[in-house]
Parts: sequence; C-alpha cells; structure tokens
Amino acid sequence: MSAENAAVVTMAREGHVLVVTIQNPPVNALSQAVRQGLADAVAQARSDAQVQAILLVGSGKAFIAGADIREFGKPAMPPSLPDVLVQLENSDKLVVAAIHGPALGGGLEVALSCHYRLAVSGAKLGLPEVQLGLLPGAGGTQRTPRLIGVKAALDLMLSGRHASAEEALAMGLVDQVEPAGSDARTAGLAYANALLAQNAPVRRTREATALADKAASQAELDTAKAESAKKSRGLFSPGKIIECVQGALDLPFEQGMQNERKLFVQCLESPQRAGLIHAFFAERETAKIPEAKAAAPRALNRIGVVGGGTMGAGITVAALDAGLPVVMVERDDESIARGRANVEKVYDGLIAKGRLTAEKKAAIMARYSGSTDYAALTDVDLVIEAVFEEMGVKKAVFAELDKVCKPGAVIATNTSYLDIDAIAASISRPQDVIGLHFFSPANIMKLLEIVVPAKVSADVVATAFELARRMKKVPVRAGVCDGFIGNRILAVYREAANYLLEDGASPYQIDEAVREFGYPMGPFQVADLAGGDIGWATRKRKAATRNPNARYVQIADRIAEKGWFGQKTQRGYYLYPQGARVGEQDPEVLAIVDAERQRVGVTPRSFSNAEIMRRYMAAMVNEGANVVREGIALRPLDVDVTFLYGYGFPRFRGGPMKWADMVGLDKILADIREFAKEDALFWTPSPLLVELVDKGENFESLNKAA
Ligand code: 3H9
Repeated sequence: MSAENAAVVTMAREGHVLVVTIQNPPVNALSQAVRQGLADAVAQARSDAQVQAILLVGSGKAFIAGADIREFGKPAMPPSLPDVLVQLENSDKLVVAAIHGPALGGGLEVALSCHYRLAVSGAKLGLPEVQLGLLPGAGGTQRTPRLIGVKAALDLMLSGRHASAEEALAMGLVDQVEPAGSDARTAGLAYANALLAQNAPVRRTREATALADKAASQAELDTAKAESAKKSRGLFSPGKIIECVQGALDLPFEQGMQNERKLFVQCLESPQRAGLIHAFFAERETAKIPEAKAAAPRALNRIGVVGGGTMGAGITVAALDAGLPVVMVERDDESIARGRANVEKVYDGLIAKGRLTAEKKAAIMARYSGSTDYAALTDVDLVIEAVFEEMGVKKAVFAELDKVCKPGAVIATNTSYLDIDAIAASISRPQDVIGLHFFSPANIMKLLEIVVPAKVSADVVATAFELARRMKKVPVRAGVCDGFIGNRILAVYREAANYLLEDGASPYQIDEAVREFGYPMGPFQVADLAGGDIGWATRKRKAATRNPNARYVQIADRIAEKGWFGQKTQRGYYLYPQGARVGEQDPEVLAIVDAERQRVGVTPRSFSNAEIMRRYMAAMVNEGANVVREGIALRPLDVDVTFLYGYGFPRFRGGPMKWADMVGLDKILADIREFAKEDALFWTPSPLLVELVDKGENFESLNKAA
C-alpha cells in the first residue's frame, strides 16, 4: 500500500472487526487513492485470519459523498469503482457500513455493496448522479432496484433527492437507524459484533429479491418512464437510467453491470455532463471573493426592511426563514398593514399546502415587527431598502436611514438598475452602502446579486455574503453599471430578439426556439408574465440617453400603448382569455408587427429556430464577455451562475459562458462578425472575445486564473 493510500483509508483491528476509515476531506470523495485503499482493505481482511468482519466508516462530516467529481472528463485511473465494489460484495467475511452524514452517489453504492447497513439519524442517502448528467455507475442501477424495488429505486435515481435515515430504513435501503448524534464507528462496531454473535450470513445485495415479481416491476418501470418523458424534457441521463433499470429486469447481474457501464460512459461523454458539472462547481465558487478573504463579516443579528410591497415582503420572508428578527418600515398605517399581510400571505400559502403549521407560523411571525417610524431601525445590523425604483425616492429613504441607523450598520439597496455609487455618495457613510439585488419572488429565487460600489468596506461585502449564506441564496458579486450582470446582459439579448421579430420571426417562433434550447419560457412569454408596463417605463426612462444611431424596435411600445401589459391585462404578446396562464397566439399582435415592419421598410425574411438561437446566444455571450472584461463580473463563471439561478438558463448547458466554450469561441466570434455586416454597432465584438480567440483560449482559462 502506498503512503498516500494509507493516509486516505486507514485500517485498525478492533477484536475481530477490521475498521476501515475513509478520510479524504472535505467529503470523503472516492478518489483513485480511496478506491485503491478500499481494495487493499478487502485484501487485508481476506489475508488476516483474525478478521471476521469489515466495518466501513467515514471520518469527518460525511460517510462518502460519491465519486470524485473532479476526475470526470479526465483519463480513468484504476481500480474502477465498480470493480472495487464487486470485490467488497464478494468478500466472504461480513461487510458492514456505518453511515453518518451524506452517503451519496458512489458513496451509497459503496454502502449497497456492503452486506449490512446502519445509518445514524441525520444521514442523507441518495443517488444524485442525474443532477450531474450521469447515472449511478458503480452498480447503483443494478443493486438498488434489487434491494428496494423499481419504483423506489427510480424515484431516487431520477430525482436525485436525498432520503433521511428514517426514510431509508422504511424503504429497506438500510437495516438499522441509530439516534442522532451517535458515533457511527461505535454504533457500527456494536452492530458488526452483534451480527457476528448471531452468525449472521453474508448477504449480497445483488442476490436481493425485490424484482422477483417481474410483471409488477415492469409496470412500475413503464409508469416511471412515461412520467420521466414529461418531466425530464431535453435531458440525456434520465432515459439512460431507465435503460439500465430495464437491464436489471431483463439481464443477469453481470450483464446488467456491463450494460450500466456502457450507458454510464455515454453519459460521461455527453456535453450535458460537462455543463452540469461546471454548474456544480461554479455555484460553489461564486462565494469565493477577495473581500471574504480580506475581512470578517460584521454582526448580523437583526435586519430592517424598508418597504412592504412584493419585493420588501419577499425579502422579509427570506430573512425570517433564515432565523433573523426583522423590522419592516412603511410610510403609513395602511401600507404597513399591507406589508404585514403580504408576509403572512406567504406563510398562509404554505399552511394551505400542508407545508407549515399555524404554530410554526406564529413562532416565525413573533420575530417580525412593523413600524411607520424609521426610529424602529436604530438597532438593526443591516437594513435593506426595497422601495419604488426611482433615484429620488431611494435617496430620500437613504437620508432617513443615515439619520437613524447605528454606526456600522450595513445599509443596502435592492435596486435592479440604479447607480449605487450615486446612492452611496448621497449619505455620510458610503463605506456602509451595498447593493442587494434580489429576484422576485425574493423568498424563493436563489440568486442574489451583491453589488459592490466603489467606496464600500470589505467587511460590508463579507457581511452581504454571510447574509446570502444564511438565507441559502446563491450569491454573485457584481460591479456597478446599468443592470449589473444579469439585467445588463438581458437588455442586449432581448434587443436581439426584438431585431429578429422586426426582421421576420414571430414572437411565437422565437419563444419556441428558446424553449427548444431548454429554457422554461421564451422572452415574449416572460415579458407577458413580468408585465409590459414595467419594460415600457424603463424604455421611456432610457429614451433620453439612448444612442440615436442604435436601431430601436418600437413593436413593444405599440403593444404597450394599447394597454396590453401581458397576463395581468389578459393580453400582451399572447391572449390569456379568462385569466389563462398559458397564452394563445394573437393575430392582432402579428398585424402590429407587420405594420411596424412596413413602417420601417423591413421586408420580412424567414429564420430557422437554429438561426434564432445563434443570434440570441451570440448577443448574450458577447455582452457577457464585456461584463467580464469590465470587471462587473469577477469571472465568466459568475455570469453563468447569474443566468442559471436568475434567468432560467438551462442548467444542462452550464451557463452562457460555458456553453460558448463548448460551442467554440471562434465560431461565436465568426457569427458576430457575420451579423455585424447588417448592424456593425449592435454586433461590435467584445474585445475580450477577440483576445481569447486570438490567443486560442476560452472563458474557462479566466475562471482558472482568477
Ligand atoms: C458519482 O458518485 C458517480 C458514481 O455513481 C459512479 C462512479 C463510477 N467530488 O457542497 P459543499 C467538494 S457522481 C469532489 O460546499 P456542503 C465541493 O466542491 C457524485 N468534490 O458542502 C466543495 O469544495 P470547495 C455523486 C466534492 O456541506 C466541498 O467538497 N455525488 C464532491 O454544503 C464541500 O462541498 C454528488 O453528486 C465530490 N463528489 O454539502 C454529491 N462533493 O470547498 C455532491 C463535494 O473547494 N456533493 N465536493 O468549494 C454534494 O451534494 C454536497 O457537496 C454535500 C455536502 C451534500 C456532500
């Protein structure tokens, strides 16, 4: 055994039990060294006559969180996990797993290859490979259905969800549950010794009989297949998981394993795997910012929110859900009553769905207080202003906050566009001012753009990231500019969609193309949902500063002028008769589009859906490159995470910048140069894109360098 293996897998004999401990922090992932260590442990147990049983435990927070995700996409290094697990399962000496914390993916597959399993309450068991574009590839698709049946196995594998120890016991995934806080090693030793004392037989999962009723199993598989076809639209690995389980039904174990291997490799080589694994690491990277390394967060015990509208109430719920007391301030009694009602409505909705009890709601609301007096904010550690999006209104609120907040309080604005440097400069303590751009509904949407103005202190930035952590948000650091990362890029590709519309595509075709790409909705459906009046107000606000040489499509204005603001007025780009949620195509909208084309002298041409996406994505990626070049986003991955969590970008494509890398930056630049022949101003290539193509590099190189 090499010294390296000795470090990540240790062995100690306790009586007749060989205790094998995996210690590969932070989550005991199954790296090559761990796999080798496990194989060595099986060999050691075999050769030591004193050993009658093997006990597997994980050290630290986890049993095993799965294969080492960083190894995927690199050349495979033996021994392979499936081979090691066959050796483990074949052991003639009892093999017991004592699980605490996460036992996920390959980690659960290790446990399933043991003969007996114990879990400590609080453990999380699951097969989340599907979320990485993979399938359980170390026998998980063969052993799990044999142990717990097709229905339960496919539920775990297709959702990727984590089951609790108690649920795992109920479904037969583990044999015994120990109370929370028990030491897995101690409990595992006691269990192993008890099994030895009972002369418990070696019990191999591959021989388990949950598939004995072939017809019933096939019926369960067919049902899951039909449901998955609806739910997993566009995804590659769910279908492969189902194929593997079909193999478990039809083939002997060894052949089923070969089939699983073949399909696992197909998943491994799919671009979806690359996109999803990029997303996994990117969302963990965004919190790694220079300020968090340079400074510790300030205290965060009490929060203030100014404004009880949709946004203010959503932020209040997010803070209450994070366990924080919240003081909400509104301008008058009626508004504060409405603010409180907006907060309660969220919890009442959960009660109606059976997801919250009235007692729990009362306990949460006990941490809420409302006031019409700014003086109620004197002892808050952080206050978030969420009032009307207008500079004068925001500055007036900030002037009040400057008067009442205690020294050192963080003063945040929830603006989506406005110049936060200007807001900060309007009060006496710009070092305490930061932007917290929540996305609506603020208690649900995971993205939080943390907008860092020039004068803010590092510890204020660190505090904002700490707030995000407590609220379980995905934070992205953004610089100050019109629209920050997300809305700035959105404005550009929305414009590309408007050009496509005026040049000949219908809104319905554009939405269809965008949905085919993997978005849940197209841009015109989103406009109808958000409300056409909001975009209209923004366009009017920006009219004075718009570049007169830039092409401006007026179709949206014509529709807004009619009062067709989307779902809330029952028509926008689509018709929503009787408040329908799914719109119908509207010939009158097409007539408006035609009239505008004629007015500006455009002869409509036809676009394929692929051509629509080439333009839509080229606009997005080009502006993404500008945002990175200007330092508005720290790295390309910050753009990716913004779009994954705030704009419905399909996760399996990794984010716009990862997608661009996979397509090839040279191809995207060539597209932009081709489109520039029609409109050189709009399609000005980002200097960063040009530079990367010239150097033969990609966005990933900038992620690594950061
Ligand atoms: C698989 O098993 C395939 C097999 O079926 C077939 C094989 C043939 N590998 O999330 P956290 C890192 S596929 C490498 O912040 P938490 C993570 O990047 C795998 N690294 O902590 C982070 O690093 P850093 C199936 C990993 O407490 C650090 O650990 N398994 C892995 O909030 C802490 O992570 C999964 O998909 C890994 N497998 O959550 C489980 N996992 O500090 C994926 C984590 O440098 N993991 N890291 O940023 C998770 O779901 C969560 O990490 C977990 C802990 C719940 C375990």
